Amino acid sequence: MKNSEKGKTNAKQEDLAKNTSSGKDKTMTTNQGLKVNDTNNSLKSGERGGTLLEDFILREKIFHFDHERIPERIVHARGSGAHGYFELYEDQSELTKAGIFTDTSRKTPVFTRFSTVAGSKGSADTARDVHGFAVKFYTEEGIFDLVGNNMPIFFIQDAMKFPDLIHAVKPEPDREIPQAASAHDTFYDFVSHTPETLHNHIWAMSDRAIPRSLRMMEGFGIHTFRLINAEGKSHFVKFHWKPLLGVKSITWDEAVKIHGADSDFHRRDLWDAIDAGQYPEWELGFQIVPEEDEHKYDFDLLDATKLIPEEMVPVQRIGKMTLNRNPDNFFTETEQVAFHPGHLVPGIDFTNDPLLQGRLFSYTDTQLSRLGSPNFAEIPINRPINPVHNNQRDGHMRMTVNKGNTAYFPNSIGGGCPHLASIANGAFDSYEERIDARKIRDRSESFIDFYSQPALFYRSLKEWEKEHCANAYIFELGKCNYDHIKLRMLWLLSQIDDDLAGRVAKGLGMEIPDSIEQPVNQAIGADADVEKHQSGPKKMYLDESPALSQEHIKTDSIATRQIAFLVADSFSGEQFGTMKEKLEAEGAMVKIIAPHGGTVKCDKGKDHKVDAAIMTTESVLFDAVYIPGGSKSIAALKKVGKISKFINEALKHCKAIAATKEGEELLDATYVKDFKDSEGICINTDPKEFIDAIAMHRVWSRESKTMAIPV
Ligand code: HDE
Repeated sequence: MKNSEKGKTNAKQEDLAKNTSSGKDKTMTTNQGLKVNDTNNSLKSGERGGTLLEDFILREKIFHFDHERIPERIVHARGSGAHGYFELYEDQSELTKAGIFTDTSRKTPVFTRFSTVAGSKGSADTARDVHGFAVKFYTEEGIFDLVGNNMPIFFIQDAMKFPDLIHAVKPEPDREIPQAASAHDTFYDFVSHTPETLHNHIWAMSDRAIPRSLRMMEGFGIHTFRLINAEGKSHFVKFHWKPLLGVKSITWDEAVKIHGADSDFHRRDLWDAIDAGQYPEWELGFQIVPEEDEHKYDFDLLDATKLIPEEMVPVQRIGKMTLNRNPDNFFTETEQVAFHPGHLVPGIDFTNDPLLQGRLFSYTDTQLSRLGSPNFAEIPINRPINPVHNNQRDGHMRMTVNKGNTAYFPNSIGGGCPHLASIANGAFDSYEERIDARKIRDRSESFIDFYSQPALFYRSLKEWEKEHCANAYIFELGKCNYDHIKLRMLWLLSQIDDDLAGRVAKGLGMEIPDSIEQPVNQAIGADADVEKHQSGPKKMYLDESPALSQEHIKTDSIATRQIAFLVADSFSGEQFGTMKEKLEAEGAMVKIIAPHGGTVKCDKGKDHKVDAAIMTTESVLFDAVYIPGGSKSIAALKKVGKISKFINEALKHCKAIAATKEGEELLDATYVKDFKDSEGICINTDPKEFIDAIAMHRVWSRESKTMAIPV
């Protein structure tokens, strides 16, 4: 059975058999290997008698069930993962000695987990949030984890503030509200007192926070790392992941509706694409800064709230990651995978970024609470592919059966084993950075610039992106109850960009304050005014950075796009078939939506399986709509109210809509009637026009007019 067919019929008996934990043709046993003949009834004293304590089979089953859960991740609890591999394009040995970046013959296995940050494990996928993008490389020299996000900067500059940030964004602790949402008082109380957050915050207000698919997100290592070559020379590096499907988002209205229609939208999308053999791919990019250029920029490379604009230092694409296998078991793989920015291989090293330095403590510490044992590296998903030898022993759930009587070094009884490796032989050695400093609890003056980069980001957005961004602020601040918090935010926004602040003030129905009493810098522990900590005006190192706009990262591909075909009995089989063939040839996924489930008959008398009855699906789950002809089919569709809603929503969300001459009649019964000449509405045209419109992802030129459509 082809993967793609399996995706559609995953309830089939053979799949069910394959998926049971015991497997096909296996006898059920207890955990002690005892064969079991009844797993439905407990042992009782007579048919209606009490259950006996003696029933060790019942006790074992319930005992295991009682302990099935482990603590969810404190942050990034909601996530989805997949297996794949990484291949290098060209030897990078001038920059690094890391085998994955020098040996082009390798196919390095990876496991990648995408996540949201704020919500609990069961929260909806389309919450507005930063998204985690964590990749575990199983290299021949050991594990390398690149634990990043889908935004190139972070909210804070020093690890010391992380618990405050997370406590502020998580549900308010008295009533545990709201789930997976930053739109509440405590978050904005924190943000408005902590201007270093403003850069990551404006990214979170942009469409980057509501991706169309996990497969259509960029990824960033955020911190500046070092690459070290065989001669010991260091270069600074920022890591980037560039999705080959482009960077695409949904609108906020879609995000809200998808919440209800399919709260597993992203998880399902990733799984289905891989299951159908449409493997997501990302190119890995390096932004390289030579050691001698460390102080060349108007921002500090060690400040994780700053990015290096790609126009200043281009991203060199050096290899490609392909995700081609879904996990066999969510818990043992996606839930138990343990990432750590401190999992490094020779040729890569840290910098003194104070956020990165703090993370190096946190990730091992958190595994102890979550996975319960210092032996978490022995769980299959966390094991390196190369052998592990050391003198660590015992502990909860130890898997390795160590032999011999020496567990210390140096020893002679064990032949001196395991012996130490030399640097020449692949041992890790830290970059010998010269340190000559005072011990201080403070922050570098070079970090004190809170507005230049959020301003650059806003200036670089297209008009539709600016509009979405301002609306996101209006939504989020509109959910806050305290006026003084909204005013502080408005004042801070006015320091970023007058246009942005003006739009948000209008939406909130408030005036931007001229000044605000100490709006900042409890952040850096000083009770000082803004001027002191935003030294001088905003820096203008670039007018615009086109790479910051999603529009910049385009693709013509319509692969994996979900296209709804609206049909009822007697639809035109020929028109249906022609369009389906053309779309599928481009890798799109055609789904039949009909007034009822089961099958629909085309005018050639052939039965077609319905993918979803209109009552069980929603327009927001699709990227485009096609209506083939067939007068009876059109007449039947016109009678179903939800069909009009489906089409109207597709129009409102700027999606491509195509219809045949007969299909036009159905469009005339919807708001499309007034938009027939608009971009992306393809009536009785060549399929190529429809394909081009789908490739635009969304026809934003329509948005200002269709936004008001009342659906
Ligand atoms: Fe994390 N972070 N983080 N983080 N982070 C965790 O580790 C932490 C930060 C990121 O899919 C936790 O295993 C601190 C930046 C991802 O399993 C925890 C600080 C970036 C994931 C933790 C940061 C990230 C985590 C929770 C400030 C982007 C999910 C569970 C110093 C570069 C990985 C776990 C996965 C997870 C701590 C900041 C990304 C609590 C203290 C910056 C993608 O250890």
